[in-house]
Amino acid sequence: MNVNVDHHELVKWVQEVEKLTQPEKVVWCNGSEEEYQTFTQQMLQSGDFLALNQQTHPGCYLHRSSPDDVARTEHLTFVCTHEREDAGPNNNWMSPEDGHNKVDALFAGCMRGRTMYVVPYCMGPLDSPFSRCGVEITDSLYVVVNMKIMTRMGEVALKKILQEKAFVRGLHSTGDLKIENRLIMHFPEELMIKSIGSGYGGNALLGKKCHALRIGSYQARSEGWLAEHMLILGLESPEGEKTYIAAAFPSQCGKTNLAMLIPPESYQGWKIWTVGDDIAWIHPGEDGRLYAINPEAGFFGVAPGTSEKTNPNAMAMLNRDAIFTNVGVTEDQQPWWEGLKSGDPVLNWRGESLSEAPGQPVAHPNSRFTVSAKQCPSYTEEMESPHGVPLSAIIFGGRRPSLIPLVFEAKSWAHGVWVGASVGSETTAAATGQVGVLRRDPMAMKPFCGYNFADYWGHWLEFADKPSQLPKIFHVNWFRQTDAGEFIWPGFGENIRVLEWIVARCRGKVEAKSTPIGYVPHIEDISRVGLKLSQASLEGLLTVDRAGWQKELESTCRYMQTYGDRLPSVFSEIQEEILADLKA
Ligand code: SAT
Ligand code: MN
Repeated sequence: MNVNVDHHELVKWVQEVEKLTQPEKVVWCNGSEEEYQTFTQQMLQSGDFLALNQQTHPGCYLHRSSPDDVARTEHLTFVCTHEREDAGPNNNWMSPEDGHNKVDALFAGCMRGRTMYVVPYCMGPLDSPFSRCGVEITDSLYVVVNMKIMTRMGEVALKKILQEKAFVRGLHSTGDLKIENRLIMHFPEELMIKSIGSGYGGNALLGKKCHALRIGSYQARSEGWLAEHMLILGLESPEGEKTYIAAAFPSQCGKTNLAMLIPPESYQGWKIWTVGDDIAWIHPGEDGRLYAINPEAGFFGVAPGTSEKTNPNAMAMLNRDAIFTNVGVTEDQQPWWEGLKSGDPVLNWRGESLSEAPGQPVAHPNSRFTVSAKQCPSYTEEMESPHGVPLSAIIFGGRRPSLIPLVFEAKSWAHGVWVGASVGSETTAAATGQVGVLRRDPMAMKPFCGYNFADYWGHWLEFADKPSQLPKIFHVNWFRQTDAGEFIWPGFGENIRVLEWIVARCRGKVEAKSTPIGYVPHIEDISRVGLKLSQASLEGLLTVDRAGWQKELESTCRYMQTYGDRLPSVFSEIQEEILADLKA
């Protein structure tokens, strides 16, 4: 590379890592298109990539991961701070000393015979004061090509790093891919990540969850901003009025679909612009509003369930220059996953013929696509805005089959923070472990907050101390079910009906019903035009079940009490108030 990096601490670190891991050679990645093509060819030769049908899907490749390396492994993910309490009950903890020793033992000599790639990257637009850079050292070309799509990678990032002299260090190796030799370690006090034994998603693409959320949230706290697991969208009304919303849902609860929503016929003239589908970095602006940037440059989305019906925008961006991980293939080598209406799959995600593996899913439930954000039809130039977009609303949500209404609005910022902190959701295949059990997932950050949740809630609360025009906070639930287990709310494009109400609330255009848990829409304010949903069903979705909520509150309180003394005291005031109202 042409940039002079002599004597820079980056070079020193690369040399240290080289000494520890003993690669056969070291390659500094420049991030060029040419380099991407070269790496792709190498992966085709090594079998890491399989070419998909280049007529129907030019530039698309399939990667099959090791069969027990298909999701984030949260029990092997650690936050290593000097004080255990700083990591909090929400994280697995190790002391930095133990953490380094344990993981360095696995890194010793792990790249023998392999190539070590040095990947400088920038999270956020290159000219944004809110962007942060990192360097990932990895022995996986799969990681390199994914980082090329997901971040601003290569020479441009290196230039910024040399100017700013600051970067997050991320060391990654696939190791032997054995789960017993897998560790995903974070050292927030040193702005460092060390991950070994996995080549998958959030475990391995270190810019994403490890940097942009775990290390990012830690940095954000000391610097006065927020790093959140949120999509960012712009909703444009037929009159051309744009409103920006950020929304947090746990993995696999439809963030990508909501961020790319196409309005139904009865909402002609409305438009959704996608600023981000997974992560938001949020900064207070001089005008007292909160501004969000998307630190990523691409989408690492869940394939199964993505279809013309659920997400036509995603379908339109997936027929060229995309990487597919752990999906099935049809006879003519097109990618295939559950939910697609057409195509006959012949091989499943492990490459087995379907007759050999009857009754098993064709695509892995956590199979993914990686694609540049610029390929999305709802892409907006605002994704490149250095100052971000001003947020009018923040939405929290989870997967809740019962009780939680379709939508409600928090009564204040502090109440909204409490609502975010009390989010619960059924677990999904995005992480290993049991699927479909309720767990508390505050702000959808349970697996991603790099420090003690109680301190994190305290940090959120501090935003109300400054003169500000903070966004309103809402909670939504698209996942209510009938006793027979069918979803009541149609979801997907129809979710715009709820967004419309949220925007109307933010603009002071509509009244709401005050209930103990927050403001709920009057039934006539959620449009049912063109919707097959009875008045009674909608009423059911907007009802506050007082007895049910008392139980919910007890469970929330029990969870929050596990944070002990550090819990913000305003939380107990809020809980008491809600409880008194529920009993009144
Ligand atoms: O595998 S990732 O953590 O990057 C995706 C997700 O779970 O949201
Ligand atoms: Mn996510």
